[in-house]
Amino acid sequence: MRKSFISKVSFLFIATLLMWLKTYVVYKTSFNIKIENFMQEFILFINPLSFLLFIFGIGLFFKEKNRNRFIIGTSIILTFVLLANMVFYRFYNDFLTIPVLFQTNNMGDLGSSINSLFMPTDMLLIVDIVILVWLYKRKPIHASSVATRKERAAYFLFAIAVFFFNLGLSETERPQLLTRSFDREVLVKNISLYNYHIYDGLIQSKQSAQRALADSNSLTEIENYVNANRTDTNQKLAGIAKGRNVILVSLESTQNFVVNQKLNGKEITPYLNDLIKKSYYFENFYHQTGQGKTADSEFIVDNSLYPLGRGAVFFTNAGNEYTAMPEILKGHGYYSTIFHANNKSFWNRDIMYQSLKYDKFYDVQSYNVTDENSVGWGLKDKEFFEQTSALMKDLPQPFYTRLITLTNHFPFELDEEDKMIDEYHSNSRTLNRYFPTVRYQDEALKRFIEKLKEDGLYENSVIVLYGDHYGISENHNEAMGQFLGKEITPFEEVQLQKVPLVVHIPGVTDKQPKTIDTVGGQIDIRPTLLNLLGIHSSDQVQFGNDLFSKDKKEFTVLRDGSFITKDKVYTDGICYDKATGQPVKDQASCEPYVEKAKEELSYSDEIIYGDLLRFYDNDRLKKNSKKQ
Ligand code: GP9
Ligand code: MN
Repeated sequence: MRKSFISKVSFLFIATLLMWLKTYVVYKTSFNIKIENFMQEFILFINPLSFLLFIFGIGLFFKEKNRNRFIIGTSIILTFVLLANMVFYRFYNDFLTIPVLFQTNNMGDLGSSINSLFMPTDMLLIVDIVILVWLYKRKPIHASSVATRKERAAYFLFAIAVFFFNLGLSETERPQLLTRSFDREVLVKNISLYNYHIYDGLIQSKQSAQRALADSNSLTEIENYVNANRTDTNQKLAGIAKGRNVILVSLESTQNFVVNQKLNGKEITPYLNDLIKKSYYFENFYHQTGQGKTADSEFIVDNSLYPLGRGAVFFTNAGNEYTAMPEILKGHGYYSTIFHANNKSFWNRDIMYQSLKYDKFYDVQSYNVTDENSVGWGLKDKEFFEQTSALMKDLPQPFYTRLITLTNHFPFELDEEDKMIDEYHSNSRTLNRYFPTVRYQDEALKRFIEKLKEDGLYENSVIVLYGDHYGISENHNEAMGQFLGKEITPFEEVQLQKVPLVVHIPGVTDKQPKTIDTVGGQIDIRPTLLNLLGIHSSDQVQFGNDLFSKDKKEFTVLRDGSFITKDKVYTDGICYDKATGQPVKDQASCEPYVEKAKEELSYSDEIIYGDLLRFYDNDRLKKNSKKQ
């Protein structure tokens, strides 16, 4: 007698149901996953289902006896995955990643304490397996009960439907989930712990393949290109900030159009406008970030390499070897830290900062964050700066540090009491709300610099402020056009990618401030800063140049291939005249730069995908530069 499909899959369904519930219970009891609303809880609840249907569904290709054995085996393996993550989480407050599994120092930490990390309640994880084994032993076997092709097709279609239903809900809750946000917690929360591991595995294997194919010859070619494009640094400014602490402040979503600009007669950034009068201020300075947003800007600043065209290099290539700022500065006695009051795993920062050789990362756990002192994405900037300066006081000096602000982040939420300027009136709620949060950030900054003075850190530091990336996307062009009083053409869109860069050197720039119109980008921060600190970087593989260099080539490439020169802007295949904002007659005049922009971006990509800096050899490079 043929068995009905339901009875064929009853064991499979029981296993799926038990593992589904078990996973959810583990989510709720072993991990600390933040849930903000009912929808997020619902997604968390359903997210293991699609994967479990798939994996157990493979059993449908076997006859009943083997099928049930397969299902029990799979349950055991998945239970191990759960347990491994639970134990790892108890120690690291994070989910396992493949590179972490092979990072011996991480595991070394864990090794000694692994026994103490197991809890008696972990034994409960085997309850469902015991039930399955008992059912398996009890049930009579029907030899002919293999699933038909049609039944299998229907089953997998159902699993696919569940998967897309889950993904659809997650996309609405968290747009660009897979391309933009690489917080492990967000991934687990939305696509399940299991699918997260698959995703992680795919990224890892792609990366390993690219790395395996690369050799040191590839680096030599790139070195030649970089050396040919290097300009001499400004000798007058070389070493002007020698031995000073470096305080970089990443200004969240801060575009240059707010600087020296008013809304309803009130300055939007009064403090910054003031500080500019005592600093070097670059008014034609662009961000060069891609999908990795803040993390991309950090990557550019520390390495003077471009971020990737897709994905976030902080996530995809955190295991690479780099010669980043902390490492270069360590050779000159510097201690390096990051201050950022967010989850350490956001943008995979905890792992990447190890590769960049930071000495310490002060993440959210170093801060006192409460409902009262938070808004939007977390700790308010004023509180952040306040608490950071308390921590900064005790750092070994000289130090290199980056502070990453957060309040001026989409959706630009702000408490009434913190609003110092009115919202704008336009059809874009986003742009309207942007101004009060920028104004708030400016106020927070003011207090921070005062604090540095009180703490005696100011005089002996160089303070660099820069916008990390745009805050207002092209979706708000109409409202932006209304504010700026001009139509936002593709040319203007590129100009809106300008972010402020302010270099403040107490005792130097207050005496001789300067507004500089040289075209530059985030990639130039590192060589510029190193020259001010009196550190040679001509032996480094870096794409930027000293912004103060007498013969700095005015050519800045954005991550999408657009570029800006002294008199032209190129974007979307059209070459514009900067003076008029109109396409130039002689379109071919941009051609040589188009090729160069492509070449530059692809060389940088090659370094990252091939992990080429592992072939970087200080001595060989020194010999090379002497020969030239
Ligand atoms: C989060 C902060 C903001 O930690 O860096 O990230 P963003 O969305 O701007 O990249
Ligand atoms: Mn940002």
